[in-house]
Amino acid sequence: MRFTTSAFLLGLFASATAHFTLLYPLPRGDFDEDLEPNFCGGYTEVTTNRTTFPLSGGFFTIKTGHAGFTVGALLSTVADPNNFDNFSVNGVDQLAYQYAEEASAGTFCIPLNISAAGISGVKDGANVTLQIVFAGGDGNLYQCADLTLSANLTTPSDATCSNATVTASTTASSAAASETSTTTSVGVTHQASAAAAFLFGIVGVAVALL
Ligand SMILES: [Cu+2]
Repeated sequence: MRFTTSAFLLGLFASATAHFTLLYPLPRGDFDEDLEPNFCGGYTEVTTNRTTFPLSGGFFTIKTGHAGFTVGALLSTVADPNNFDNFSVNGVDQLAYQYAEEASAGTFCIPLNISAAGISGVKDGANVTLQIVFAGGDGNLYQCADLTLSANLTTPSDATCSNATVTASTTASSAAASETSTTTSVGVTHQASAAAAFLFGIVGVAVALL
């Protein structure tokens, strides 16, 4: 009985850490993995929980259990963006962050320089919506965050920017074994995060393996 319960909980844990979560800026609503394949992760309408976000020099942080994924960030300057067309102009996606690939699972802090993207309507005080697009092998997944851009804010004070890659694993016990048994696997992981730094331009890599 106890085994059954823990196996059930492990199953929940595995499904919850698959897909991806947007840790910063805060998404429109509570994470719902079943809705994540939908526009804005199922949260269609604009919210009032806007994050004041740097016009330049910001970042976004995602966490995923998918080793091997592509991520990008769309931006909408529409007041109430509630469909994909609101994130494009003349059929061309408005990308605030170009799609990039990462080989590892883990937590990634990815620089986001919104002012550099050349998107019309992006300025100090503008209300915009960020839509993170993520593909980790089980279809496109989405999370949205409603923002107010600020030229004065250079570093988000309410969020930390750190990265941690993890080796892919199906159970917690085998993950612990693989991470403590050899130093070479950590070295490989570190190289992987160096590759991520190249692709994402990640600010500061802190490999924190449990
Ligand atoms: Cu998934």
